[in-house]
Amino acid sequence: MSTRKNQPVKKVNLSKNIEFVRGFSDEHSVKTWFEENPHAIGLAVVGKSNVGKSTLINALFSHKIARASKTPGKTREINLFKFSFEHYETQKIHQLYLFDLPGFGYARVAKELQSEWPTLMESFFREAPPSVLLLYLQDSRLPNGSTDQQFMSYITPYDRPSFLVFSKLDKLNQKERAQLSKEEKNLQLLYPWIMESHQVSAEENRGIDKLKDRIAHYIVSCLTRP
Ligand SMILES: Nc1nc2c(ncn2[C@@H]2O[C@H](COP(=O)(O)OP(=O)(O)OP(=O)(O)O)[C@@H](O)[C@H]2O)c(=O)[nH]1
Ligand SMILES: [Mg+2]
Repeated sequence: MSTRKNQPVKKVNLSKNIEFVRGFSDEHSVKTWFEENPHAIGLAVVGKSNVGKSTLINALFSHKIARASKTPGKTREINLFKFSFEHYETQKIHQLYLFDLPGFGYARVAKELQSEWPTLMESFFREAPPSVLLLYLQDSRLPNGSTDQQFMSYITPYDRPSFLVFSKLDKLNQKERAQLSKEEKNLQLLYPWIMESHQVSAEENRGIDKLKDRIAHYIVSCLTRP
């Protein structure tokens, strides 16, 4: 096992530039894109509506690219971004991808959109190669809530390399943080697809550099795979 917890955090820049490519609203376009880009490398962000996905993306890329909003359920398509990533050893520039996935579990989203969520997501999780790392966000205040339990049962068979990220850490007091750390350990034991877990606050810029460092590490391992 790695001793990453004791290693100093490098300041990693995930991207020098990132731009929106397109949205996907149906399963066929997702399938076609992955057929055309079978070796895509990058990351995908998923979690309950309003958990802070767009805010985290903006913090990771130091850029206002993903719309953060106070109205839950805003991101209803899969939004695809591309970004250039400089390998920190070879200095080679690679084009990578970021997928902002629609939030789940928001009751007031129009019915037809809710019914599209499973097919859209299923095609994504089926088609995306393991070199697309999943960042799965849970709200620090409600770890392992019932909607998240459902999602974890749903995602388990896909066995996707994932980081579990607890968002909005700034909302917790010390006692709640200790409780969260316990829950975090339990979840890591229960779900083998959780490679790492992180506690972050985009609001206070806590845990963000470490998360960036670990994402870059995963990306580099994909780039150097034969
Ligand atoms: N206190 C605090 N608030 C946050 C943090 N991250 C996000 N928020 C707030 O949470 C709300 C939702 O954030 P978004 O980033 O839009 O959430 P989302 O998961 O993208 O939402 P959908 O796209 O609707 O699924 C916004 O009001 C953010 O300002 C954080 O680290 N701390
Ligand atoms: Mg969003």
